[in-house]
Amino acid sequence: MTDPVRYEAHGEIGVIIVDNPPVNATGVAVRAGLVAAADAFAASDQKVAVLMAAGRTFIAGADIKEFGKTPLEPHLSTLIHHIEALEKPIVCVIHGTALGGGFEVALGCHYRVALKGARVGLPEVNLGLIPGAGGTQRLPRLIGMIPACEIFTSARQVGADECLKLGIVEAVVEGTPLEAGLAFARKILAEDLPVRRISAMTVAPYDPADLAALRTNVAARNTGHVCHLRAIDVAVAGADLPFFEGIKQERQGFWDLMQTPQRAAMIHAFFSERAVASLPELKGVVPRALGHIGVIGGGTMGGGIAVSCLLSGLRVTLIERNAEAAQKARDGIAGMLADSVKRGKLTPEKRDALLADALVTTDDYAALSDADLVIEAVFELMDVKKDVFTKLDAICKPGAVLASNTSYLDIDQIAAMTKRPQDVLGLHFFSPAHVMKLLEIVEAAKTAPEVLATGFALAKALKKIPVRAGVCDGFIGNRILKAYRTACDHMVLEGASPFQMDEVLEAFGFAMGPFKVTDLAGIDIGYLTRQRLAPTRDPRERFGDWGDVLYAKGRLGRKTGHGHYIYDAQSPKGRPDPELLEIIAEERARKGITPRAFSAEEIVERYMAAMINEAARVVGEGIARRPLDVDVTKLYGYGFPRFRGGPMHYADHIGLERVLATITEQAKTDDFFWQPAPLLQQLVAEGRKFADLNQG
Ligand code: 3H9
Repeated sequence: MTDPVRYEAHGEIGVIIVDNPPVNATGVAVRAGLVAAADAFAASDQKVAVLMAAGRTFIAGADIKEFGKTPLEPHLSTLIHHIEALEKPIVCVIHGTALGGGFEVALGCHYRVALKGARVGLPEVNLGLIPGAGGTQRLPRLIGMIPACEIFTSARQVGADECLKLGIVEAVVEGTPLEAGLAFARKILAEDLPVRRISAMTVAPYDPADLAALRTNVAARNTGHVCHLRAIDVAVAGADLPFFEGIKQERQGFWDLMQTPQRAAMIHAFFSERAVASLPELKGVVPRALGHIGVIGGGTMGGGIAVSCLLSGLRVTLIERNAEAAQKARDGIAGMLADSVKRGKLTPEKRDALLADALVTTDDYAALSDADLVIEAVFELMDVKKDVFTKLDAICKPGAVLASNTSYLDIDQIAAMTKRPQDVLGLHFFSPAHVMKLLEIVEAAKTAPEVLATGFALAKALKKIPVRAGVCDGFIGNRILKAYRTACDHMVLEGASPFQMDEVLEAFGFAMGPFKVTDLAGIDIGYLTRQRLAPTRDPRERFGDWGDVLYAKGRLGRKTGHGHYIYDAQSPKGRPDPELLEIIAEERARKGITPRAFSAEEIVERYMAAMINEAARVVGEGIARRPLDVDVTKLYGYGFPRFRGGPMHYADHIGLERVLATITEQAKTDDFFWQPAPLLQQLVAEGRKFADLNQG
């Protein structure tokens, strides 16, 4: 093992190099190494020092794996004071990303230069924390209170040019970190630049009204989170205090937050969203090449998939039924790309080039003969899908990957339509496909490992979060959704209102309440599903059918301006429709149900129990490999609050016995719906948690 920190003498210049792959996190060995290197420089003949990192990035932060364990000395904060206190100047070179504790180390240096393309940020709030090594105290002193608070409450990464404008770095340069560092060190020597400590600066005056506006904005954007406002509080308090008093306040805030369940949940989410992409069985499996992607179907989903591929540099051929539909699909894609231009994500020239050179829209399947991977996104009818796959089998080149974007149909049946079931898998995108991060990669019975690996490679190319799922009705996400959505309808039948449900679940942290989601997706979907399931429905199944009444009245949700809520100019986000309560009351009367009041706690308890129970079944059956795969699916595809870590993490947090007790209690009145998952029962019996199944 190489030393994580080296000290090299380059004539009058000392160079300290952090070398701790993969991202130079400041684990205890790096911290100790940096103290020793700073001491070596102080004791040396060198007159100026460069602090830089080896590898792909500057320091990406504290070592998150150490969080939650007993902190070992030297602490990062102490180390940074040690560097700042040096009596000889030290310049830091930032390349890649300087994040969290990494940026704080840079702020402890007397000068900073950034390589072109470098970025800095204080993303601690993404982990339920605040900067804990001086970030909330030094950054306001360097660039002012408002821009500093904006940076650490948004967790955004600030590019090198903006850093220069804000005064975070002295220069943006090209070359290697060593060349850039040596050049700036020579400038320090030539111009006799002094030691310059940010801790000795004062915060420039700012308008309290600007701070109040920022605080309101931050609070509104981060409902339920506890860390963001705490970060502002310690920064503001620190500005009026001697520097080290401010540091004490920051440290207190950092440690208070370290003890919170939100911190544990968000760190679980951080590692889980990386773990989903590394399946042990795919280690060393080489994915097939991806350059030309076929998309069948140019509706909202197919168009979104095409845009996602185009924006990631892939060539796309989109097939529609006829020339007119192909043109309509092209127009739709052009519209989505125009939005990207409007939002500054794409230049008009690049948009024009994509449409002219990278996209073909046609009704001729033969155009797919050299496609590397084809994604079918047509109507959710098995016969239509089978027809598409029969055609693809006849036309696509050997080795092409054939994927279905179905949300619930059996991929094994679809694969059986081809002579190459080993090349078939499910790629379940979420709408809008060019925005939503989640991609369920569905492994069918005969999917070859390199085909599965190609699904993951596509996700990486599209910058999506891939989760491997097995074949079942709804895969991971929609299958679990069906369970907790049914529990919702039960509660409404028993007396809760859809509006109360939405309010309570949004207060819990969901991005959108379940009935608002239904309005967005379209009330016709639930209606058609009920129709489809009616002939085979078990008589013991309880379900709400007020949606049929809404459907008959043409109230299909947002798209018709009216569903559970009314959407108009007066309330574009929707206001409750009082008539809905009458419709539901009639259904209760028809079914002989006497309504009763529900508390917020009861709603959350039952909703979550239904979600966790079905999730346990999904893991128990191997549809999801690990509980963390469920967590990531719900976090990225279903608006589950990140600060609660996902349903399985939440279940561990509240206790599996409690979840099982809720299920057992509910089973007394409905033992058809409330059947405890065997895995949940087993874990409770063994005194274990879902987290125990995430290892390995
Ligand atoms: C902090 O600094 C607190 C301080 O204020 C105060 C302290 C007292 N630690 O993401 P990737 C691993 S809080 C440990 O796939 P990329 C990661 O798990 C910290 N491990 O690469 C993965 O491991 P594996 C504030 C870390 O190129 C591997 O490195 N900093 C850490 O797509 C590669 O990661 C942050 O929140 C870490 N800090 O993106 C930054 N970071 O290969 C968090 C990464 O085994 N990191 N790993 O799965 C990032 O945002 C991205 O990793 C980064 C690179 C942009 C740096």
